[in-house]
Amino acid sequence: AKWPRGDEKTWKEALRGVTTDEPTITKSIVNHVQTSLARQPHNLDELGAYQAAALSVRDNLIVNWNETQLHFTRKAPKRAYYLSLEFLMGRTLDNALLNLGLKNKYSNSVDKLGFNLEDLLDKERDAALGNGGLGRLAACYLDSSASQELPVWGYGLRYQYGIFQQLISPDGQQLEAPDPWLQNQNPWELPRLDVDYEIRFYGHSNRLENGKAVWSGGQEVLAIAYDVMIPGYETKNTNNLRLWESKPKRGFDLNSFNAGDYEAAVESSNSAAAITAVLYPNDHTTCKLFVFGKELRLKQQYFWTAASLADIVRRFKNLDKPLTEFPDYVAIQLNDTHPTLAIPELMRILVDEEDVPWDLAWNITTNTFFFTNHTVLPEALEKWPVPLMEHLLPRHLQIIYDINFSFLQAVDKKFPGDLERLGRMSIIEEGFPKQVRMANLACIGSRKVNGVAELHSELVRTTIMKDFVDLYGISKFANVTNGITPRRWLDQCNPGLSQLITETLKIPRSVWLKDLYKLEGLLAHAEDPAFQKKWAAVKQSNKERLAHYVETTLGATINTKAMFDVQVKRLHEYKRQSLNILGVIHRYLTLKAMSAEERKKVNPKVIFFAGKAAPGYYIAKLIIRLIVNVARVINADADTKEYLTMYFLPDYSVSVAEVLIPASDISQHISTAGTEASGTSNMKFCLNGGLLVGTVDGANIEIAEEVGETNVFFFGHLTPAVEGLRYQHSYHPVPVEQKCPALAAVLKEVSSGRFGDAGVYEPFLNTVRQHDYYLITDDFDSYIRALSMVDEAYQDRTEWIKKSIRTAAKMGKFSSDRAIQDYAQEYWNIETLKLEPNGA
Ligand code: F58
Repeated sequence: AKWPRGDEKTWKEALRGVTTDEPTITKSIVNHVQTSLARQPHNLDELGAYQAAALSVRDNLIVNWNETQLHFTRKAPKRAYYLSLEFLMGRTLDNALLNLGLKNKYSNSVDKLGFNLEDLLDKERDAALGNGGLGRLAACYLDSSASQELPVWGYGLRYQYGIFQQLISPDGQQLEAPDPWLQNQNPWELPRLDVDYEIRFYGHSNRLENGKAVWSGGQEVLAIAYDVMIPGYETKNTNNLRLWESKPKRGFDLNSFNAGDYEAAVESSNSAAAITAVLYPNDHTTCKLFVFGKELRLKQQYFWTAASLADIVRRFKNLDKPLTEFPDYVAIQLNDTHPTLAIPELMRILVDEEDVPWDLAWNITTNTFFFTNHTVLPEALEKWPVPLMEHLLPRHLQIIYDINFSFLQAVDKKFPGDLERLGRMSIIEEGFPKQVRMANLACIGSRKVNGVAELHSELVRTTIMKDFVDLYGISKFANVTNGITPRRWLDQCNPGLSQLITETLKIPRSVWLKDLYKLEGLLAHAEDPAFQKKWAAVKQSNKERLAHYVETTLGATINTKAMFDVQVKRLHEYKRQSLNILGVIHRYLTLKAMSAEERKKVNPKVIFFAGKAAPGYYIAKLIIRLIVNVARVINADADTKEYLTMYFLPDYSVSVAEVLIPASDISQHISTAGTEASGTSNMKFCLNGGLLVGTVDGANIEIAEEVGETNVFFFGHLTPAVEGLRYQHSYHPVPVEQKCPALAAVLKEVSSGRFGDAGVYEPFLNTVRQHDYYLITDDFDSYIRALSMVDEAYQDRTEWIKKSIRTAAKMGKFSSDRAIQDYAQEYWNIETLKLEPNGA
């Protein structure tokens, strides 16, 4: 093609590539200090130096990002879009440097400028636009998509405030503070003020003929795009995460302003900005109380899906293909039900705006979407009141009713007269008010539905989606077991182990990091004492790194020779931090009852907890309070503190996880069987050579299949028993004193006020004593036995190290590269599109 304007040679000589030599890197950093930051070298602090280094790395990412996007546009492959309301990215600089292969060079440059790269990395704030596993999974999937050169974009929201900052008051209460993560400018995003869409809310919808309608009136706001560059590992390919920000369509209402009504003038502008102001901090059951019925949350969901779809449709239309070919060029993955409005929105665009006949539009739609479910907890399934939907999205409610009408006809045809079935499968749940069942809509509008681990996918098929399996057949309901990116969760967070693996396998690091099954090569060295020693030394230094972190954050000194036992995840009753803390108290009481001589035989242990509770989740907050107060008592007990100490690390985040996970000897994944869809931190701990104590739940099961049951400490009742046990609790309750005396003794100590505040814990204790929905009383004894087996196993340190090596060696399956390959091939039908180093 002809060069568009000017002299081609002049342009090409002036265009820069990626900076890869040290002097140019140094120059670029200094240049950013001088110009972008307008700072003097003499008063440059670490934050400034971090910003300058980040801006310099960003320049490189932009060059690659631009070339990748141009390449994709030219080649016009089928693309996949990952719609997720949450992306829990964590920090970027270290990851970007490792993916670009420039960490050493930047480290040297920064050194020469008088700074230390590791200190600068610590200045970066986490991008914490997510609650937990679901959001972090989305981030891992972006890394894997880019690393495997797949044409995948993420779409999300650019919240002004991420997940709240957690503070712990002196008496152990969780306090929440805002997370103004954008306060210092964010070098990792590119505002695209030219990419904007008008998004409508409220108003009215007038039906025309042929199922069409005109939606007008109401409020219009603007969606503005911010692009976040997603570098692939060891490739030039750099993908895009597009986050939308809401803005008023007009700055303020001039009429009101002129009439002197300043408040009315800015009100509509404020309400537009409010849409992307803050991430909802709720997870699972708490949704019911704090999310559902909340108009702003529904507004977020529509704002984001409408902007994303407008963008996707525009990009498709640039290809000049008929809309019937839309599913040949576009696959959209719905990360849980949050983006389900994308289904009626695509119908609206096709039918109302593009004049596509209804049936054809439905065909296009159902060949475009794929739906991932992340929970079977019935209380967590998203539903929206019909009156709210009607008010906010009148046209979408009509479309949903129309979809439901044809759908129920099809059900009735297959199962004539089965009214109960119709009632269960209907998108609309009867009641006061009627509700829109988002999971039903997502399933009906998608080509495939998947769960996130084998057991979970089976539960999806046999419980919440059973009727749909009867209707559509089993092949629509599949499984993709979750994965994690080994770049962040081994190479970046555990450089010592990464180094040891590379030198042991005698293959380049980049080879095993892209094909994690290669870790199996470590098995051949598991018996080698020299290797075992090095393996143990890496763990030891990671424990010291964590101890240093605890020292600086909590001022506590930790015995790094002790076993490190870790449970870190969102606080939730189903995850059973309660079981853990009650177990700790049991251990403490047992130690207290021993003689000093007996105690000497006990294996010293340090227990770590971390995790946030949803701000309105009362019981979860009480559990935090109990953990903190028990820690205070046992850490101060001179009889036992040599053998048992415990810490609650405040404000758990991706960056805190990167310090905690590599340091763990054992970690706990102890949800009531059948409640944790998959879990992903279980994979991270094992990949870093930590062993696992857990229930037969989620991905724990597949981890045990890989590493062998002898290397996992399993306990507790199995999924099929759960329902029966709950039935017993309701209809034939047995007092805890009778059922589980060891636990009764623990509960009694808590009630007595031994850990302060007699009385405050009663509401929590009663959940255990009375309904015990999460089966603490059923699993306590076998949990304590499992922990004894852990202690016993730890006594033989050589055997333990072998288990640790074997565990890490068998983590190949849990690379998110494998999971993304599965989605790419079995769902999206997209192919690798590599940008060659020369830009071809
Ligand atoms: C998690 N879900 C699952 N939801 O609990 C976990 O087992 C799984 O490994 C992970 O997804 C990835 O598949 C989860 O994190 C949320 O945080 C939602 C946020 C929005 C409200 C509803 C819960």
